[in-house]
Amino acid sequence: MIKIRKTHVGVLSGAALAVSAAALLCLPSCEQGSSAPSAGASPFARPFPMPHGYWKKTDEFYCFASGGQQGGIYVYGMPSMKLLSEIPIFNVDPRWGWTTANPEVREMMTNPRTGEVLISGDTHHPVLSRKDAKYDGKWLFINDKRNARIARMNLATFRTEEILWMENVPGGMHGFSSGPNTELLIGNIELESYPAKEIRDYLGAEVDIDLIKGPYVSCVFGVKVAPDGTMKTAWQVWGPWQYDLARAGWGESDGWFINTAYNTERSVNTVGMFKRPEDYVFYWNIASIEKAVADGKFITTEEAPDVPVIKWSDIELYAAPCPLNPHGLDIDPTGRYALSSGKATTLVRHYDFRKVKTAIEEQNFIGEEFGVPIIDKEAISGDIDTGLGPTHIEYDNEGYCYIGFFVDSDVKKVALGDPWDKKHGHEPWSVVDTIPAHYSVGHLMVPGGDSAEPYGKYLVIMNKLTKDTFLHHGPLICENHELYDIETVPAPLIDQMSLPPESHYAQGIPVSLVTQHAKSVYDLPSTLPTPGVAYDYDNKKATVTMTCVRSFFTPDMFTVPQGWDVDVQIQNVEMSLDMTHGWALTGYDVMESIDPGEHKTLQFKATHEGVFWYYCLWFCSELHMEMRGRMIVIPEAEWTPELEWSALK
Ligand code: CUK
Ligand code: CUA
Ligand code: CA
Repeated sequence: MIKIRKTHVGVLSGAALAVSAAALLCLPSCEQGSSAPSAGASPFARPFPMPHGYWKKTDEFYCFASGGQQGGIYVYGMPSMKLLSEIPIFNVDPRWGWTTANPEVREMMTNPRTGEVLISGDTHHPVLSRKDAKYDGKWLFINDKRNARIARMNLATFRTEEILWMENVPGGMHGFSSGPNTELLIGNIELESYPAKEIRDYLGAEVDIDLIKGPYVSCVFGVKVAPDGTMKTAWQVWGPWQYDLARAGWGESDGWFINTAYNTERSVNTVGMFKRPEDYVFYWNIASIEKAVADGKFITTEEAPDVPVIKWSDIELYAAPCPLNPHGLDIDPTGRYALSSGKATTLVRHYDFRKVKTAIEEQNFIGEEFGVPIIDKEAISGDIDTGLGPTHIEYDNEGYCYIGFFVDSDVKKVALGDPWDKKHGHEPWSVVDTIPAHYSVGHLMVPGGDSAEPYGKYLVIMNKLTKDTFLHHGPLICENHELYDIETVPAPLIDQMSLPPESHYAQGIPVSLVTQHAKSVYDLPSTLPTPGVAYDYDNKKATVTMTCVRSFFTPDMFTVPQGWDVDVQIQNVEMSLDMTHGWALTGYDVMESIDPGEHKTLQFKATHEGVFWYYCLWFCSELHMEMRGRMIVIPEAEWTPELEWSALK
């Protein structure tokens, strides 16, 4: 690849775009010689006709983007920016076989505190599992901001396996991060709460909680992840503040986690949250939390008898000033620098963890609040003043960070300090490129950008506003994920991708790290179930054991007395790639999807009488329409055992 290195800051020049674009034409498939397909006149045109498997061969990364109010994950390939899948998590979605008729899904969606089934959520920060602070491609975790939940997806199947409901808090979970080895996940609560009396009493009068007027309190928590992925809350540290974003350290900052608070004012309204010119970044020593647990310095609550609740004043915690209402908080690949943005300012503050450690050792504090020492900012940090509304930060493998500006609608590429200056050769913390975005930048993503080993090459800018970029589609407008080539300066725009609302953060991982674990079909059970219907007169329940294969449901008819519970246990016996069947029941709110080899249970009540067809949802064969069967619901008064399926079949 031809590299263009220009140090000037500015918008794309036409000539630079043409040259770097020409370089980009050398996609892998065109490198194979003269028989390669030719591209059109546009610098980023695709070959035509498309060779078979073109996208599969040319995509280098998977991108997992949070869906926000979509409640799950969007999956696309990079650099094609082709949408591949959605992973349903908190929102019901029959397209992906994710409905509350399935008892496994319903259980994950059931609030253990209230027994209520919640069918919506708000996903923000996807976290890939990692080993030695590098992605391992096993699992993907994400938080639900609304309900303080963490979900774990298995990347072998791209399906959710577990949802953990955080104890003792109603919701408002925001910052979420993995330690370098995904044995410990760290999260924190953004929206302060009025916790159970045990916790209020434990924190004491010092934090001054009031149900109506506030202030309230909040917590950070650790979640242990077992080798099989199972999650369990390890501890919570409650204290006077709320916290926005969080990062568990690695490398030089291993053993610590860092988070931001924008409402150190402890206000309950917007204006009040804006009173101080500086809020805090907090440094938490994880070993001190584990020691507090070991020393028995905690309480538990009736709701969560096995979750240690620790007081902020019983652990090692430090505050460092951060410009007005910080948002973005991200750690560089060495783990040494943490950058945070004063979102209501022009300032991004870079904290040097080496200096933070020294300042703590030397007790270089300028005061304290709620007993928490405040580190002298002059000793540990410096400011980058380069644009309005700095929001999020991401890193590459060459010693640069990328800072997104919501108000300026651009991204600044900034050279990091020692030791990266020896690699990039620029003045530390100087701007080396300004990348225009469309419009109002939220998160940014460089593949591997939140790990010790960024893969670099591409930058995805996730814009919060799209305005006039795509065709009109009503007042609610799609998102715009913009793909840039960051191997050249200025960074050319490669593609723009429309995506339904609303991504926050994303993770990019090399294709091979995911495909090494990939499952194309589920494993069939060693003995296949025998189709049939069992009637349980004591519990008024009919259990239908069903198989499906192109183009039959077996049985293709069953009877049930009205008012009974129905359990349809359905086994897709296909072992062919892409042979998913559906099970849609007319007249009832039951609609499911069963992948090849998959076994699903569907539960509902046969509430109304008559003949109800069930049919396959996916166009699976030329006899797809014929792939259907009947559920016949008979009023209980008219029911006799002669009407059982086995007598009629
Ligand atoms: S947040 Cu949405 S753009 Cu939840 Cu990471 Cu900043
Ligand atoms: Cu099975 Cu259509
Ligand atoms: Ca504030």
